[in-house]
Amino acid sequence: MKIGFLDSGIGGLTVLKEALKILPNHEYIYYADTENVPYGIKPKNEVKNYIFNAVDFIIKQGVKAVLIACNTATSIAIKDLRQQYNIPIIGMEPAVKPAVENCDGKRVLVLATPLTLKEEKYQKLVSRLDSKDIVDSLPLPELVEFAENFVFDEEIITRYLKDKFAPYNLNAYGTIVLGCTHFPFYKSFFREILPAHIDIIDGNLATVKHLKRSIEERYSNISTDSQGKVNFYLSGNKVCEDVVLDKYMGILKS
Ligand code: DGN
Repeated sequence: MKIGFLDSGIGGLTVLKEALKILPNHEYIYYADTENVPYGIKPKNEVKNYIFNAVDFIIKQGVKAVLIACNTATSIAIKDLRQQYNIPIIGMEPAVKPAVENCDGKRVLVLATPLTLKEEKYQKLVSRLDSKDIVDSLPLPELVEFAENFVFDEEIITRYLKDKFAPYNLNAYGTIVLGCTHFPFYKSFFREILPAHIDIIDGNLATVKHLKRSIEERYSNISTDSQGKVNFYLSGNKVCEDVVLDKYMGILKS
């Protein structure tokens, strides 16, 4: 079965990596909207347009489900996408629920793009779950740019993160939520500078499990003969998967 993935750029690869483990026998169309990245700091209507164009393209490739592997795109377009298309459309959302449930009396810090944090979807999620008023949020838009430009220099990233966390008393926090699919690329950097007691979580695996349940519920006959082939598109142009994919998947493995 063909499954589509969309992100503004390469962030969704951190989700695709989980899909290739749990749903290895499918064919993937990965669409990185690199002409329009980053989504997270642009006006909502402009971004919505990009998303619809991209999803249209993906669906024309014959996919049976689409995973919007981008928290920003999900928060502004998922409802409309589900109304428009009659196949499972799965979205991301910052993993606030598990963070709040396992917080052990400590605070939770959600890291995402400015657009995700500003959107009604996120605001509603937090007001529904955060009855003890323990959730804070911090936008890290530059981290998306770093990932897109393949900046993994320890000194640059560590300095950036330390500056961002400087105003926070990190001992008060028990969980950091990576609420943008670009951020897991930097998990080892976060681990290095954050106190050891802080859990660093993301919603990638849970979202892929949701994708699996959705296709199982929707289709009685699922063909599983594709062995994880990934067709990689940069804003509609097919590129050799090795060029981008291997480079970034290598970072996730290390
Ligand atoms: N990877 C996207 C997300 O999860 O929100 C954000 C990328 C962007 O366009 N800023």
